[in-house]
Amino acid sequence: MTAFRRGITCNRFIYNEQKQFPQASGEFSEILSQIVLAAKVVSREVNRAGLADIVGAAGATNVQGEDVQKLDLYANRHFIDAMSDNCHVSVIASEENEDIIRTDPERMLRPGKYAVAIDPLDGSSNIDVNVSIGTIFSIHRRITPGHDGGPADVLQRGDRQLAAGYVIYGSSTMLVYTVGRGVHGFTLDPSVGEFLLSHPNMQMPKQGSFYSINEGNFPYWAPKTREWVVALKGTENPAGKPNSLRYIGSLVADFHRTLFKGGIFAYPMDFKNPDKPRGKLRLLYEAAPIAMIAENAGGRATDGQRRILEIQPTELHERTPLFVGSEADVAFAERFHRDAG
Ligand code: FDP
Repeated sequence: MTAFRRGITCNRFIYNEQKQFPQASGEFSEILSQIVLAAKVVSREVNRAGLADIVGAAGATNVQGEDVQKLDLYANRHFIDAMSDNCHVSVIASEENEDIIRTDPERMLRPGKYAVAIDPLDGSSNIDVNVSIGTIFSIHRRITPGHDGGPADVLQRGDRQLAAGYVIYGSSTMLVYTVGRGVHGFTLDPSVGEFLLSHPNMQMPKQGSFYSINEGNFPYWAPKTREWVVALKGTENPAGKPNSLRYIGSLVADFHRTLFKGGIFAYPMDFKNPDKPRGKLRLLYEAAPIAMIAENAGGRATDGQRRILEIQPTELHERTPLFVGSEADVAFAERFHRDAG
């Protein structure tokens, strides 16, 4: 595995990685660099949010029926602009937009080779209480022919992602991403305005003793899910002792902690609507990118029965149950859910 020099900028790192592939055109690196730039701008706005009076519901609802907050709109616009300014992206899928966004093909000399799925500001219910929120992204190679892209370009299995990453706007802002060659973390140094390599080759502990779940949903879970959570609080589990509960309610923040400390984050299927049991998290721009990062850090991600990365999406805003984290802890969850149907 390559030795990485801590402290180099994210853009330099991306460029160095690109040099490992002499045939690379640099287009893919440009997309990553645009994401880095947009993340800096959004980070600045998140930090100023309380001051700048841009916190609060904008009064609209997004396609999921949730309140859209102003910062969501800001982040959505910035990431979409960053991708559209880059002539290599043809199609964008965003949590905030019902349909795919085709970047303006007229500005492109050649059809863009890539498609991007993005959750511009995840954990939005935490915005106005100063709790960590994040951005999640995923990059696919375009598969449709012709000049414009189409939904099929983003409706690809997670194991076809070329890159996945997230930005966490927390006590510091960090960008964590993978192109399938290790998971690397960069911390934003606000004094120089650069993401600096702080966590090369991140590895998730093989087993942990934390579980992260909205336990208020207990009455709505399937019996197997309840049994599993009860087991986590006993001694018959991989830790051999009652696990500690940690739940922020912001996927990026909950996953980020799980990546560092080990254990499991889960949002299982629930029966709040008995006729339509479902997971909450979105496959394309939440579960699949997080799963790619987890696997590249030595962890695992499943919907209880299938590896997240092997699920073929059929809809843009498709939801899935998600169990992600340390290998032993995800395997333990799977033992309860595999045969539950
Ligand atoms: P939010 O609704 O605040 O945007 O998918 C969105 C998400 O947050 C995740 O970030 C988070 O893990 C989950 O939903 C929290 O859901 P609950 O409030 O139902 O626990």
